[in-house]
Amino acid sequence: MKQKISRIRRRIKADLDRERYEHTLGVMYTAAAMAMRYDEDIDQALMAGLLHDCAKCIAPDTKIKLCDRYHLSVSDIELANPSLLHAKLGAYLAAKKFHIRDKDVIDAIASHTTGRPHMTLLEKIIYISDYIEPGREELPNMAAVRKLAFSDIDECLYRILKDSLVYLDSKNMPIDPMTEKAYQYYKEKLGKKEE
Ligand code: DGI
Ligand code: FE
Ligand code: FE
Repeated sequence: MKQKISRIRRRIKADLDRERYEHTLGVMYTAAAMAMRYDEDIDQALMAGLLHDCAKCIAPDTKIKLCDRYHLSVSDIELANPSLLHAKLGAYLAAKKFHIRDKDVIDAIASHTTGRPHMTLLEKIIYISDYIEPGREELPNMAAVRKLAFSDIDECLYRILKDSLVYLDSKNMPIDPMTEKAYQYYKEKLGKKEE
């Protein structure tokens, strides 16, 4: 497994720009630390972290073309914001280009941008690591969110979903229905009141 990770790491470095590669390493090791905390498989966390943004540096038009070619559905919101497609395209490439057979890893890549209801432990770890990795720009409430990641994983997930919706709203960006669904699901699950 360690050899496989090193091999894929070299290929990912070639596919991503420097900044994105540094972010990827940050997510990979943050995910490994969270796996230690929550008794998740460390190699799965490393692999999903390493591959989560593998489609990020593909040009927007090419992302749409590749989704068409591989018969991956593209919604109107995704068509208007092709960056959203890097999650499902990344999951596809992880399987087809990097030969990942582990469905847990593929699912974690697919859900890392919007989240979803009923996330698995590995999906939560990748979603959260993507947000809190040490190289990530300082986002609102970052110190509290980083602590929560290691004390209460569902509360942390909820906080990130909530802050992301506030951020998207402030930038007048359309909300992907899955982001909204994920937020509503964890809000209800945690018994949060209307605000
Ligand atoms: O790929 P990363 O930058 O590491 O992080 P990411 O996969 O979470 O992608 C972040 C981008 O995705 C950020 O620019 C906001 C965007 N995003 C996340 N949820 C939504 C969204 N964009 C829209 N339009 N709607 C969403 O619900
Ligand atoms: Fe991403
Ligand atoms: Fe990322």
